[in-house]
Amino acid sequence: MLALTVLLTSAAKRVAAFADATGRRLPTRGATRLCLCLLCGLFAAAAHAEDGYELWLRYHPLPAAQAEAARLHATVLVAPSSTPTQQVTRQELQRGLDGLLGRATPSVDAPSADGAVVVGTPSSSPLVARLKLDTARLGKDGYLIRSTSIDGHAVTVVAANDDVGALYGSFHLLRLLQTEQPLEHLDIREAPKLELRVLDHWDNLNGHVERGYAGNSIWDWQKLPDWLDPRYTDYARANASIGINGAVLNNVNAQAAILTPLYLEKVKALAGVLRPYGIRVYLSVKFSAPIEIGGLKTADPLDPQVQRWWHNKADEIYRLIPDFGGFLVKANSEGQPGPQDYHRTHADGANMLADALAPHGGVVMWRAFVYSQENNDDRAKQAYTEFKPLDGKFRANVLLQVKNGPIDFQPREPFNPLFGAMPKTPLMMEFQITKEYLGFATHLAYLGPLFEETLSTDTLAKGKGSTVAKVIDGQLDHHALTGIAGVANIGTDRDWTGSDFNQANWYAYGRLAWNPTASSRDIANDWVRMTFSNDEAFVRPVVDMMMRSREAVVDYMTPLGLHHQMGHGHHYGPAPWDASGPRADWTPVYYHRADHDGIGFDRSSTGSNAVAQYAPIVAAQFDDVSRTPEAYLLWFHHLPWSYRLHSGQTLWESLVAHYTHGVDEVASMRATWSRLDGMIDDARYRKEAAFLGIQQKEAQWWRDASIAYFQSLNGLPLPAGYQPPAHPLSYYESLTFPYVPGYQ
Ligand code: BDP
Repeated sequence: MLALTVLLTSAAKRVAAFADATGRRLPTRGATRLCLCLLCGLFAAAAHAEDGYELWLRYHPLPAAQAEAARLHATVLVAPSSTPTQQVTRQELQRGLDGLLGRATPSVDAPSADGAVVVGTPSSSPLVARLKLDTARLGKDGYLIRSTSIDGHAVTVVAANDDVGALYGSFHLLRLLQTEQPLEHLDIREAPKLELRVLDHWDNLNGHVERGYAGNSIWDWQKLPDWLDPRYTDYARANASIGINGAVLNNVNAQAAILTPLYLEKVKALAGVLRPYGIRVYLSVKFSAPIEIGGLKTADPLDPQVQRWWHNKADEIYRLIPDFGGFLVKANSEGQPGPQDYHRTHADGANMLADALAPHGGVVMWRAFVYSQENNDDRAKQAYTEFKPLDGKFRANVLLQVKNGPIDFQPREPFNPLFGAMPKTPLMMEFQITKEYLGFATHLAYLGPLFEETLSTDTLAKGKGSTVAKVIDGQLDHHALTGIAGVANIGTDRDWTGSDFNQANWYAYGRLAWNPTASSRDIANDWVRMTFSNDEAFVRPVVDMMMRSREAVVDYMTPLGLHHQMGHGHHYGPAPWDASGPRADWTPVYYHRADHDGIGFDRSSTGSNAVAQYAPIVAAQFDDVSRTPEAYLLWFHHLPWSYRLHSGQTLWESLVAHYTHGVDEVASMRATWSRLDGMIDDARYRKEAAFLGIQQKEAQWWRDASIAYFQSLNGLPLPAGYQPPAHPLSYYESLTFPYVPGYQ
């Protein structure tokens, strides 16, 4: 404050002196006022500069004509505010309507003219009760938005069966406004297809985010529980706006300390912020916690002392957080402790925790991402081999959390064969939203199409139409308990996710968690409109660019079914030559198996026979090289470089063409973006322009390094018309990256 006063006084003196020198009279007091105004103006501009913080909830004023039309449908707000959820619902509507419509929307008790927005449940709102709408069938969290009338006045009603449903419906109504949809004759009915819609934070207690590319953890453990960063509330708002209702606060590579009283108090404080928004907290737990923080000699799940320890721990947690969601567990995977350390099964481990949580209504999300160094079998097969025999052996409150593909969040993988193979166990999808394998923060890679591709794949487990979506939403095998998890891309960066376009991946995940059969293009369309602009001349090219972006990454990194070619450990950039330790299945050479004669991992019946883990018709298709989709060719087959594809190109020609096409796509995205200059705010425009420049450089690097390496093996010339790599292979091999984010 003192500095500001000094600054202001000296600036005022200068202005007065300048006025004097130019022959005008301006007393110092007048000059102070002038400076103050200028300063305020500057602060206001800075406060409104678009830095991405507002995400898709910007609520900036609609264009005049749209605002005028929309005002007719939001003259007043009739919304209860007795419970915390009702209060935040009303606040959000107020904030949204005021911002979008450019004027304050009064809250009243009952409509007295046309145009009221009426929100509530039959028990929270007598008006909603009087309408006798069919809310019961909406179930938990569902809502309807309907144009109707009350006492002869036209109203828009947002009705639900519970408070959180009304909150979700309110966000939907705001979305209609934000995307400039007509507000007449509304008849919308929505209910989530999945019950648990969870974000997994891989956040460590020291603030580092494993595979995080957007700064540090947003959880400020040091200042919790006393300081509640307002960011927690904005996080909750963003999640509630897309229906996310769970947050696992800490890394799957868990620290036992999270279960100590010190940290549980902090968890309780966070739970208190998230609760009004319908979000439950969950914790990742370390299987050896009874030893590490409990003073026991063992963590054997069949040991009565261990069981008692977990029971007591669960009781302690629920005393603090009565709506605590449950535990997420990574066990016997990548060095984590687990039941197998005591020669027990994954089911023994999961069930012990499930029994501790069951009296309180909690669940265990047990991860199927399990593979072992000691096992020489194809890594892609190991999770299935481990878990398939355990089908039917888990308690009712255990969900098995399965990554979308059998390896590890690659730019493209076939679906995980566990989907459809464990009918007696609720399987939860695990997607990765953070782009560990798709270019970190800067590459524009919209993951909606990746998520959609997996969800819509037909497992054929119970005949045609047995899609992955139907496995996880419980339809196929009649499970009531259902869920989906996304590894969050959120950090302390002002834009939350390391780039404005990464926000779209958080957004798309939430929308697909709500409805796994939604279209990723429609979702992108909504997101662009809310985040940037409703101008068709902007929306169309940007949505097109987003829809092509993931395939571009596949092309310049790992085309035709290649996978895991990223630099060892940190996963930044190409390293197909890498054969270093500590274990074979962490190296690119393990996955591409290239030599002078050919390339690809033979997972057919003549190779590792991973194909046999799929339903017979799918297995037969993947087993037959001529019927394997080209996108998965080198995932399932080892082929000579001269192998002819359906296009007539050889495998080598096609690989080079794909790598090159990927780079060309990025160049074309960049050109598209440069044509949009001036259509959005400068700050976000310029940031993305720079990031696309980085992406183009890195795409070229991926292409050149990969081609240089594979050419060093096969000795083949480049097909006519293709540029040779910019550098010799030795150059690419010499690059090291000890300090990339998200790793150590
Ligand atoms: C791998 C990540 C690693 C995670 C692991 C997991 O590189 O950081 O711990 O997945 O999902 O992809 O457990």
